[in-house]
Parts: sequence; C-alpha cells; structure tokens
Amino acid sequence: MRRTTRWVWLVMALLAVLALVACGGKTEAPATEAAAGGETTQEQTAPTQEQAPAEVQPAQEIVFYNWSEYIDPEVYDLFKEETGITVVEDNFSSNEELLAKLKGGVTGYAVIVPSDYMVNIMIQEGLLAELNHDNIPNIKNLAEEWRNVPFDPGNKYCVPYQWGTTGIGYLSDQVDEPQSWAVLFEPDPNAPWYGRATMLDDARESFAAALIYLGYDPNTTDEAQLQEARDLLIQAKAGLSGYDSDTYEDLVASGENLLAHGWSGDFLMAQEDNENLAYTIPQEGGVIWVDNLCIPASATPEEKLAAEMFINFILRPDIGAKISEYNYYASPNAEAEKLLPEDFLNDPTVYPPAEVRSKLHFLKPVGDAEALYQRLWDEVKAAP
Ligand code: N2P
Repeated sequence: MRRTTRWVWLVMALLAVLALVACGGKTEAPATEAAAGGETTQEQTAPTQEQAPAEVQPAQEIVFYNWSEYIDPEVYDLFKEETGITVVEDNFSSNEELLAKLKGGVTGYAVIVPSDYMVNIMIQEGLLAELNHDNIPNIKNLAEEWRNVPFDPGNKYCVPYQWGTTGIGYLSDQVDEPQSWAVLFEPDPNAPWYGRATMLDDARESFAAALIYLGYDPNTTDEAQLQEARDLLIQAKAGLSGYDSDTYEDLVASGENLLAHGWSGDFLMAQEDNENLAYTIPQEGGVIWVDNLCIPASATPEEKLAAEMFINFILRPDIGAKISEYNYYASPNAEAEKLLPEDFLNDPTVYPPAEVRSKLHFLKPVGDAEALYQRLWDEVKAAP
C-alpha cells in the first residue's frame, strides 16, 4: 500500500468512526445495496430496513437518454444483474436537441447527459432534479477537479461522465495532418477532401470552430462577429458532404469521407475499423467539454432512485474504466483512471498536452444570444 493510500484509509476510518458515533451506532447508508456499488465497495453497507425510504422503490426500467455510442452496452447487463433494473437507451445528437425535448415537456427519461454549458442552462430553467448524494456514495471517486465545476458547484445536480475535445479527424494515408481549420473553411475544389468532409450538426460546436478560426471568442455574443462566422460556415458548405454528429467517424473510417469535424473519442473508437484514422486540434485551437449525468426534474421518485443507483454504478472504478476503454474518452473518475492502461493515459488524443490544452475553450451559456446562434445556424443550414 502506498503511503498516500494508507493515509487516506486512516482518515476514512476516522471519519467512519465519527459517523458511527454521530448516528448513534447506526450505519449511514444509501437506499439500496446496489446504490452502494455492490460488493466491490467495502466502505458502504446495505441499509437497514427501517432506514430505507419505505415508500419509494426503484423503477424496474429506466430510460437513459445519451449521446450515441457513448457507453459499453455491457454496463447495462452488469447493472441489471446486480439490481434487476433494466436500462433502455435512447439517443440525442446535440445539447440543443436534448434541451428542446425537456422544454417540450417530455417525460420518461431518468438520466440525461448534457455538456457543461447546457447543465448551466438546464439548472436555470429548472429542468434538473437535485441529486441525493446519500444514494451516490461513489461520488467520492471523482477527481478533485471535477467535484466543484463552475457550472454545478458541489455536484448538486450532476456528476461528470466523460470529457474530451472537438477537432478534426482525417485519414492519414490520404491527407496530410490538417494544420488549420482552413481545410474546412476555405474549400478548395482541388483538395482531395473537397466534397468528402463533414461538420458537426451542432450550432454551438460549428459556430465555435468558425469563431476560433476567425480569432474570436467561441462564446461571443457580438452580432457582427456571429454574422461573419455564419458567412464562413456557409462558405464551407461547398466542400462538405453534409452535417453529421452520429456516424461521421464511420464515414471517414470507411473512406467515404476524408476528414470530419468531430469529437476526439469517436475517432479513436473508429480507429478500430481503420488504423489510418487520426485526430488533430488545428493550430487555432478547439473546444474542450465535459458531459454530465443528470436527472430531469420530471423524473418520478421511483425513476429518480433507480437513476441515482445507475449513476452510482457508473461511478464504480471498474465500471468507469470499462466505459473509458469502450468510448476512448477521459474519465473524471480518479479511481477508474487508476485501472486504465498506461498507453491510454499517455494518449495525447485523450489527454491533450499542456500546449494544446492552452488553446482549448469550454463553451459557456451565451444568455439571450442563444436564440441568435440558433437563428444564424438555421440560416447556415438553409443556405444552398
Ligand atoms: C459520443 C459523443 C461525445 C459527446 N459519441 C460530445 N459531447
């Protein structure tokens, strides 16, 4: 046992004794055994009958509304084995699509996965339920830097799921490494990728790429800058085969397209199909993001409890590691990271080096300008 680990255990043992004294000898425990993370988590024990909120039983089936190809489906089997709860997955393709669904009053989603800036917006709109941390003891496994994110201090509403970056994926045997976003924004009919490239079907992401290329803040609310970015996005259309956020990486892996604007892990995942698929952040910079597990305010108490059990399960070190090994995104879970192989932890696509990281921007809520972004994006999409 390393010295630091021993020290942590000592402090935890002390805290456990203090907690026991405070509860008059009773163990403070989550609502169910599964919520404590099953047998691999020794620190928590099953609740005693009288402590469990007798009236609420977890839903036997929940819907997980997630980005596509973002979780190892085996996680559902393992969770079901342990809790009897079935998780059904449904997919969205952008934060705005997710927001529109919730604002439209949809019900039945127990866990959703908005990115950083969207968590902010959803909290303000009253669309998220507060998490009951007693049911999510594995929250302690999160790395310190993810415990107090500015969009959700103290993980009151959400738990970080995975983080990654937005850049350009390309076929390295047919295209030189793109140095600049110009490969998309200055379409050249003689370039091999002309007509064989896609951009994300995502207003904030595609505007961010254009604004970063123009040297502007990707969170700008300046109308003139946004109009300039719109014109650039329209100019790029000549060289694009389309907008796509779900299958773009496969279209590059298959050779149908030669480059695509997209998310780091998606390209790494598609490398399994084509080893020539590579990823880069252009010199002007790119976007960094963290997606989060949250529960819609509309969830029933039964759905919410099952959702918290599921979130807690995902926070188990072995499950967190399994998810990163599947989707190639970095884990905010410090204990999960310890289980990941060295070559994963050293992969610069997963963990951008400091020099690249300094050129990455988080998207932030843009307030009233949100509608302007959407209107200008509609204009881009409608342009010939
Ligand atoms: C997974 C998509 C990653 C989510 N296919 C981007 N926020």
